[in-house]
Amino acid sequence: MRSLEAEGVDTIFGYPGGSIMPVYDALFDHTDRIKHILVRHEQGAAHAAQGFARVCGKVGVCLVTSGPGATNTITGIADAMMDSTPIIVIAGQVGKAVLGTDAFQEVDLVGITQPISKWSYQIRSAEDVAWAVARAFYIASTGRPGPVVLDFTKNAQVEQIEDYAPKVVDYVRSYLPEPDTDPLSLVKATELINNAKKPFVLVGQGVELGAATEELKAFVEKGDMPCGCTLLGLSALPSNHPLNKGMLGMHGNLGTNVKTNECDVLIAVGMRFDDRVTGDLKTYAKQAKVIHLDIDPTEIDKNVKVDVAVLGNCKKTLKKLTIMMKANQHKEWIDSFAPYEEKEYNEVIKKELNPGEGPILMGEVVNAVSEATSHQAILVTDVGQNQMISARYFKFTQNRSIVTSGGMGTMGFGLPAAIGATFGTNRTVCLFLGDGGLQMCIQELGTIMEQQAPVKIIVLNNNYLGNVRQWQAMFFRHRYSFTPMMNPDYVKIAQAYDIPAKRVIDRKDLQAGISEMLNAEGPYLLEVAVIEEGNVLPMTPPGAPINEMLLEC
Ligand SMILES: Cc1ncc(C[n+]2csc(CCOP(=O)(O)OP(=O)(O)O)c2C)c(N)n1
Repeated sequence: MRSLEAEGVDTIFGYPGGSIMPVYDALFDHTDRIKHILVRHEQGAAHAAQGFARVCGKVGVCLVTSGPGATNTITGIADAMMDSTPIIVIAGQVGKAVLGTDAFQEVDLVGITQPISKWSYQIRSAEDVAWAVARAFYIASTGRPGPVVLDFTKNAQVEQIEDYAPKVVDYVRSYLPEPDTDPLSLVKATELINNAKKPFVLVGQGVELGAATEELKAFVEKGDMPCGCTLLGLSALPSNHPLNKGMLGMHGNLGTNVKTNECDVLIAVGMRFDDRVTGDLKTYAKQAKVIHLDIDPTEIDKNVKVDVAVLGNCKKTLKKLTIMMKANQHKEWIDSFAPYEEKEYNEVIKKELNPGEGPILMGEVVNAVSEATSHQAILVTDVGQNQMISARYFKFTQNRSIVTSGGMGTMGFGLPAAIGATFGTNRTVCLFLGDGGLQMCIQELGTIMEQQAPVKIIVLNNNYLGNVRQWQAMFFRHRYSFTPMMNPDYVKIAQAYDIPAKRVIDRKDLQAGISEMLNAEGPYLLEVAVIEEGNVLPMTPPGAPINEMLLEC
């Protein structure tokens, strides 16, 4: 507890059990300084820690018991690894003397988590605790952030040592959190940027993680360079910035994807060329010189071969490039996005936002909520159509405003992540999720009830596993194999948890429902019956060239 306090921990998400009881017993005396949020399932603890870390930039901490408690966090650890989220999972472990004997609730957590964490370590003696905790925080939070696992044997929890004092770790042998920036790479990048006629900037979450949103703005404004954002990078540049041309990738904007394959210099900042962003790699930006700014050298040339790699923290490298490069103007190139924006607006967006008659569409709900919050809220999503539609129609004015499971695409992420987010910010937290994803961590309604965590839950209920159904419609001849789903009464469920709730079926009641939800002081569940077979468009079919987007299906 003293080591955690020394690291500035004020919030822990956890669930007790036999092998972690000594730690829980110690926590009992520290609750004036450390708030413990009792979740209802350990997967919820990991995702809540992720939500917390994403919105406030601090390390999220989970505390769980050994065996099933520990394995229940695995999805969250893998998710945090994929999305570079700094969390620490402290799990109990059986005593050193019985390790390897299949003792009750023993599991090889270090073995399981090594490939999905930045560091996974078994603490076997009390002597190790101060050092291991300090090292865990250092590794989780520095460089490219990520999850760390501490597997804490029971003997180490109860052994007594004299003169205990928290430690500071600011160096780990053979771990270089921030690689040096080669000055020549900056010169080469500057030359390419200065001579570019059609530069295009890809903005990733690295910009947010590096606290480089101001530096990014200065960089793109000086070079007058249009940008596309990845899903996790969406709030790194205000949505209404004139150079922000929207989202990249499978359900991104038409212009950003078409122009990726037309630009002459592609400048990727803190992003990792995920296949949902690139589509078919054989046809991806082949005409362009590629500059990649990243803190993680293993990302360079991983998916896309680059011409210039600028290693380092993008807060520093963007600043340097901005000083070195000349001010420029690319009006004609920027204007060339307009026909694609118009086409997408006329053929997709207009129809989604102004359907007139008929069932409620997902996009109009997202748009209405975003507008009702003056685009100031934090968006948390689950996975599926709800995620893609809210990424498309929610608008951002501040950074660190989107919390979603990007790399793993973990259904069940949304509800606990939104709970965690409410502990990391005072801003309004709006959660969009589907009827499938809500049920994957529905037990966390209990956490919301107990904590009165002010999550605004918007269930886009289409009675289907919508995203999979859309793929079945588009690529499997409408054979809806196990995607229709019978639903319970969510309003009654919310009420059982003492969470105010309402169901909206008719468009005319939507605005009033949203106002009631946002005006409620604490949590609220708004279920919206949306069109059952609605599709998220545009869409690049999986594996297709990214610029070949379908506007209808
Ligand atoms: C844990 C997990 N299981 C399965 C999937 C595959 N999957 C992706 S989206 C989706 C459907 C989601 O349905 P729902 O939650 O109702 O949201 P909708 O797409 O309708 O918005 C499924 C099953 C997943 N991403 N995660």
